[in-house]
Amino acid sequence: MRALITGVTGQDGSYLAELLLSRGYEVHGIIRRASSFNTARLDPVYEDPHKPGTRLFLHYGDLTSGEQLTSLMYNIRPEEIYHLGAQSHVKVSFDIPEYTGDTTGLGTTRILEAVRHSGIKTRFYQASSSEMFGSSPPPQNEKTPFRPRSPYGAAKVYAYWLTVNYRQAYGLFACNGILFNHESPRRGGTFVTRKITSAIAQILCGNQKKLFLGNLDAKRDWGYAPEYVEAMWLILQQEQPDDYVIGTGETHSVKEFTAEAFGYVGLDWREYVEFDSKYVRPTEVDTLCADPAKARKQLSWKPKLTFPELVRIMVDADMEAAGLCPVGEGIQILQVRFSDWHRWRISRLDAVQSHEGVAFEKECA
Ligand code: NAP
Ligand code: G4F
Repeated sequence: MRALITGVTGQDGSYLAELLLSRGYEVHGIIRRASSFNTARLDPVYEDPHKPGTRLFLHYGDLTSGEQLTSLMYNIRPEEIYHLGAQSHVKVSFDIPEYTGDTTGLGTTRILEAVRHSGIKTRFYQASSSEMFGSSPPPQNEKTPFRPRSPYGAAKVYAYWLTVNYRQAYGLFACNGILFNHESPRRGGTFVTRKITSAIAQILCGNQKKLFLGNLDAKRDWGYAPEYVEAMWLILQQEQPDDYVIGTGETHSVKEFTAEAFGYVGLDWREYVEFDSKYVRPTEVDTLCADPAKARKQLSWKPKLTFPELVRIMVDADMEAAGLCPVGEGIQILQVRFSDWHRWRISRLDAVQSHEGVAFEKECA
């Protein structure tokens, strides 16, 4: 099988590449040109393209331009496309709404048009988001109305309906995975969970005294990212294209995450956390909580890891990356309970940071 991943350098894209490679796929990823290395999360699966049998290939492209996408589709001829690329930060989308619409909304149109014009037969996955539900009360499922509360959420709603439209209009096997928040040691450092766990490691090292946060009362349905890329794959293996909500069905506040993470290393969060209005959004999504019944029934997908386990995995990883000796419960959880394709060795962020993507950049230029 041959797959194309947009957003392959991101949290989900890098885990998905690992999953697909472990299942024998040939994996192609689209990366954008940057002045510094942006392929660090892919280093654990790097293969020298000069070696026979290499199955991971990267191509330059940008979602803000349809320029090369059709010829990329035509030449690669992927049997599955996972469209994960986006400006994915909700708060940032208030600062750059036009760019967010271009990348996160129109980017999907450009990929879908490239599929149509290249004439290839493929399956398409759109990375839709629980942020689309906005102010619709929980629990949220496939029938819940979209009431987005951010430029990001609105752009994702547009991309959602484009995906549905191409399914109906052109018979494309196009699916939406409506994923609730999912986190990991590879989560970007400005999302709240990773901001908290990396701050804890820095506080323990003595490099940081305070952690500034915004709204502590917002509630999210947080899961573990590697389990969510398994759901993406399952969605494209069904007989019929369809849309699915993916989440744990449990919700916790930012305050609860903070207390759990600090408590795990024996610290009282109230001594370190301070409020900064800079991190408050003009409009907030108060509570997200999935009703994942359809995914459980039709995909047989059910997350294995719990909220306290997720917190432990992330804190352990940030402690290890900072050169500290981790508490160890998170490492144990992954070693004992997770699938073969994903172990502690490849979830560690320091492995990622130390190589800084050098290998890939050399090969791609
Ligand atoms: P992420 O870590 O922010 O990764 C985003 C990816 O998109 C990166 O590879 C980034 O490239 C790429 N990208 C951004 N702008 C681009 C452009 N103009 N052209 C080409 N590529 C571009 O996001 P994630 O957490 O892995 O999420 C993956 C997808 O799922 C996103 O679409 C996100 O909106 C959606 N989603 C995420 C969650 C979640 O909780 N994580 C939940 C629901 C939906 P660089 O590395 O060069 O920046
Ligand atoms: O971690 P966050 O920035 O994630 P958010 O906004 O829920 O978006 C993430 O999940 C979506 C799925 O629902 C994805 F589609 C999206 O791409 C992204 O992955 O913020 C979570 C909550 C918010 O309510 C925010 O107001 O944490 C609150 N928060 C409080 N203090 C903070 C902070 N968020 C950030 N980023 N930084 C803070 O200091």
